[in-house]
Amino acid sequence: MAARPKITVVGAGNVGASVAQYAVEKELGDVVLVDVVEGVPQGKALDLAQAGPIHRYDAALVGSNGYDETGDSDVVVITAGLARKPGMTRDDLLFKNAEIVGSVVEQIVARSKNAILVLVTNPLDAMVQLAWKKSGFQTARVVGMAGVLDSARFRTFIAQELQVSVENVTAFVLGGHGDTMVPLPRYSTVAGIPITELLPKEKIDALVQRTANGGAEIVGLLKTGSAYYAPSASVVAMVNAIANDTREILPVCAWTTGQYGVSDVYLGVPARLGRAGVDEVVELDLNEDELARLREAAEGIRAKCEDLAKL
Ligand code: TXD
Repeated sequence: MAARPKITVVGAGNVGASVAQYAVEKELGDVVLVDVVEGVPQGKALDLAQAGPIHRYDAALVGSNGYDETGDSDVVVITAGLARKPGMTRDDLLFKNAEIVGSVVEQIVARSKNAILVLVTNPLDAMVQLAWKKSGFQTARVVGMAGVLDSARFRTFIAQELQVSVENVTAFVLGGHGDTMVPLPRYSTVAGIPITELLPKEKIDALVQRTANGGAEIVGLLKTGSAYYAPSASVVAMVNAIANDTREILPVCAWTTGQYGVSDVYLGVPARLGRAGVDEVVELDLNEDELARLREAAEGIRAKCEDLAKL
């Protein structure tokens, strides 16, 4: 019998621990949790293992402060780093988190040459590019999570506004994770009907605005730390697509090679995700305004990556 997929989660904080929880509850594989804080990954792994008899999962859960246990992982989720505090932007985290993510990637790739890396740490788009460079992996095997979360937020607000099941609602939010996100109302639907046919423009604008501010709204409420339930659920949707080779089309931060007129930068785009990572960036038929905003997001990310390269 084939072994269960091996999923490593680096950073056993709010997002990382919830990723581990959802991943074992969905029986996606065995999980290794890594963190620098002594005892925390070990304690959370043990605690989650003891939920197994109740939730009925047999996954192996290991916690560690080192990387030896991560060898030959199939999927590695990187959440290590600092999270936003009230008043901080995602970009305030750039240099500190670059140092952390850079060293994590080195440790991981030395032991897992065939893994798919899923980046979560902010500022997301720049961290994905940095991880790809450090890893020496093909671009398809390094991907970032942001669009699934931003789209889930948009879907939630649409469902609440129209009083319909979230299951009826699809949405695409592309672009950067932050001020340059590009929600696409024309490609956001309720039972197949674009929301542009269901809601007036002012209402859609308000939902788009709330989506763009979705992370900050939660940071403002929590006061310490940022959102983690929806972020970790979004990561696990991507881990599922990879571990089970579902080839779902999801909005993810993927490498561009000319799609939407953008090249050689990681950007939030719809992509087909499976065992080999991103196997295709899907091109939607965007209008001039949507294209312009997506290209502007790409240039913003490119500039941030150039700042990092100067380090
Ligand atoms: O959409 C998205 N991509 C995001 C991104 C959604 C939510 C959170 N997003 C970002 O993920 C957030 O801005 C942070 O940069 C990361 C992790 O967020 P989380 O809320 O989980 O932060 P925590 O609870 O502070 O956890 C971070 C953990 C913490 O336990 C640290 O001890 C650990 O990272 N850490 C490290 N682990 C391993 N190795 C090193 N070097 C390290 N440094 C810190």
